Amino acid sequence: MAKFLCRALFVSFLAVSLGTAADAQTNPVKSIGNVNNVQINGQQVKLTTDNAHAEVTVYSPSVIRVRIDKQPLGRDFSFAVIASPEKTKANVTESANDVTVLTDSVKLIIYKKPFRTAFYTLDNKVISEDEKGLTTSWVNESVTTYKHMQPDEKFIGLGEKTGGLNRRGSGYTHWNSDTFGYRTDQDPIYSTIPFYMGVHDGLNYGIFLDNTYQSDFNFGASNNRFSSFGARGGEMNYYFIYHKKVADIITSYTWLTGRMKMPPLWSLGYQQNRYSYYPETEVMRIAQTLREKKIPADGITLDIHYMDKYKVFTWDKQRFPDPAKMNAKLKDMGFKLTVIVDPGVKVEPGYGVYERGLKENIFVKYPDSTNYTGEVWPGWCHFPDFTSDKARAWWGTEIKKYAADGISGIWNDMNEFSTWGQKNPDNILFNYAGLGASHLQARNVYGFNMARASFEGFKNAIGKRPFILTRSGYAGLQRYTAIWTGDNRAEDDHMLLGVRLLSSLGLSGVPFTGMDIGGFTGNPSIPLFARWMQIGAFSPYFRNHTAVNTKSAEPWAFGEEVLEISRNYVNLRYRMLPYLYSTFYEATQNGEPVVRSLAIDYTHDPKIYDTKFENQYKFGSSLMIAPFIGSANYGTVYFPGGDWYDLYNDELISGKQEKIMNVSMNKLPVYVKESSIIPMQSLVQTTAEKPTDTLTVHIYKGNRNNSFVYYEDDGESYSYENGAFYKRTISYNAAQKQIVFEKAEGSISSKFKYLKLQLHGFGSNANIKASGANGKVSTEFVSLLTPISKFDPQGTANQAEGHNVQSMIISNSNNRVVINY
Ligand code: NBV
Repeated sequence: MAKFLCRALFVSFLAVSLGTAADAQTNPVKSIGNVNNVQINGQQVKLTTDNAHAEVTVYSPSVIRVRIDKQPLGRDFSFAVIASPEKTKANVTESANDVTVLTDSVKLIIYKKPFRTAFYTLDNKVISEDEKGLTTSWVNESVTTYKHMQPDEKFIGLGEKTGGLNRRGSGYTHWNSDTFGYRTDQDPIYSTIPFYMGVHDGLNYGIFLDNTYQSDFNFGASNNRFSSFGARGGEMNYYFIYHKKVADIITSYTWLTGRMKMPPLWSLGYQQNRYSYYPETEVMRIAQTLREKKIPADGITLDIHYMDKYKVFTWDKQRFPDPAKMNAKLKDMGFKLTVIVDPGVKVEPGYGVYERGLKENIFVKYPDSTNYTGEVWPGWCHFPDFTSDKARAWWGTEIKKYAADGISGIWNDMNEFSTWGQKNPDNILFNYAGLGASHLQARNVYGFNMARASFEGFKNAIGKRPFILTRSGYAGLQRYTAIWTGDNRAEDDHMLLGVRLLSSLGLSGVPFTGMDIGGFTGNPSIPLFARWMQIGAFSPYFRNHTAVNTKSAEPWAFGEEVLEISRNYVNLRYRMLPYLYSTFYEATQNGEPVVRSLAIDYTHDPKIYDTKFENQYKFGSSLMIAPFIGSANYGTVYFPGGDWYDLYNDELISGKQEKIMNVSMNKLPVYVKESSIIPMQSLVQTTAEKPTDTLTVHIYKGNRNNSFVYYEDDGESYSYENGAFYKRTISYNAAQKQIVFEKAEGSISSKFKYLKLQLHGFGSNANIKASGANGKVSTEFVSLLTPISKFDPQGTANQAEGHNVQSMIISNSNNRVVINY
């Protein structure tokens, strides 16, 4: 008994003494404290608390910004956010205990004791609220906001992050890093997009932490209490976004951070690359072979060996004696050239780029005003400070050289920035839009600003849409550039991870994304390569790439079957271009991505988060891809609500079920959502070639209403911004049994004289009539793939897989046409 008492006394003594230690001045966690002053000014509230200053601003009925700092809030600046607060009806009221901010979409209560935010729906359901007792606090310079984690809450997005679709149970850091051959669970990798969405109880919201310091996100990693976000310096500065639909949250997020412009049409064609094609004869051989083997292609990309000893803005004259002439030849063959550019400028007296950089004084500096020197490809280098207007303008002048050489695309590599993947010193200084910042604050926006400099400079230089690709970026990068996921590995898991990375980037506002098809490091197996090419055909940026010391990885390097498989899918990609181009147009309008995670349309269906199905995605609004590994013989597909069609044989599959499918390496499982509208064109070998004058519009019978905006423009200039486009809404009305081609909009006419309607699932007895257009219905056999000769030794494959559809040709007038069925 005495022993027990002694022990109890000792334990309570320990608790008291630990408790004391945690509460007193020794507590290193400084919390925000109670609100002691409130100033309401229209749609903005300024508050002071015991330990901090805060500002809450209504940006729109659905977007509310929260800023908090230990010191009075500093100058408001962001590289990412381009929107300003919209004049919004916001009712802000104060009581003894709280301040309430009410818009037409959301209610925010700021509790005073202590400062704590809680966002509610208008009918008082909690959307997201600070975790009681933790709220916002600092540990030294690191600031973190803790949100209560709802029991079934899922987390999606956060940009280029490895791991699963549902990020619950994981923690992530943003610190842009060169991660050659990264692991499938490695974090961080190349880019920072501190935007995620939370999903629970039929609700969904977005949080964008706009802070460029190293930032940390915890979605219930090693804790069962909160999700949190924070940064190792600077302000707590986040935007809370609430809509009923995830797609609308992405639209609001891209209203804040901007949307992409129309890409050049050629950049949606197939791109062939390796590290590196040289000399010129090799480049021409590749171009020639693509044409001979009838693999449609639009782009060839040159990696670092085209340069003179890796010096940016130079050519190795032995390997490429006359780049302009080579580009003219490539252009005649329907190819565009993209070249790689690294940020490091070699320190070499007499080298023009270096000399001019010195003269303009645009390099990153140490505090003693000497230029920072780091080692990378060309040797010791200085690094342009892309966070300054002046350095970006200087880059724009240098880049003109590439325009003169006939180049069409700029590929920004190593811009995390990388000095052989080594740590860079903390004390190097950046202009940071005139505000001044150390490496700690500027690193995560370095790549973003390099891509921005390339976009602005090159757009100016070529006078049309440039294609810009980047490895590193920050939120808002979609305004300037496409992004690819860096140095992946030629492994099954990497192909599947790649799909999830593109889905996550799409959720985070970036539509133009790609991965190295075939894998960068290592050599893919035959089934892996075949499958990856198929998936590539259903990814926004479709580029085959491999590292310097790997085997050849062109589509013909893996034998005849793989060549045929690759050709089948590249062909399909080219036939799908009208659908894809229109999908990109949508992205320019509302920010919705091209790789469309199932979490966008089926947010509250728990099945889609199952690790068995998390790799499935939609490519545009109509096609669902199930990316199994190439060697699989069968796989389980989850079909979310609504009916689906097998793309290849029109088999109808009802939704809300898992189904075991036979799969094989020659066919990627692709399903079409009922009521879909998919415009396609005839096969071309390059986008420089004109398709035939008939646009084939595939329409799939279904029970839901749907619409699709068909879009065309010249594919290369910005004249579409002044109305030079052709656009037409096509809608499917299930209840009225009607398909309507609305009147065309825009000042140019379509490149297609005829519309061929191919009606799937309507049956041969369907009574289909078009008003305002003459068209006779006939039955037509449709086949999307050519049989693979070697797959079927019995020869039965000579019978093309396909199915009958009802088909009707009408002329493509600009008038409204109604089709009744
Ligand atoms: O420039 C060479 C490579 C490039 O092929 C690759 O795509 C980049 O991600 N680059 C990295 C430099 C380092 C490769 C080890």
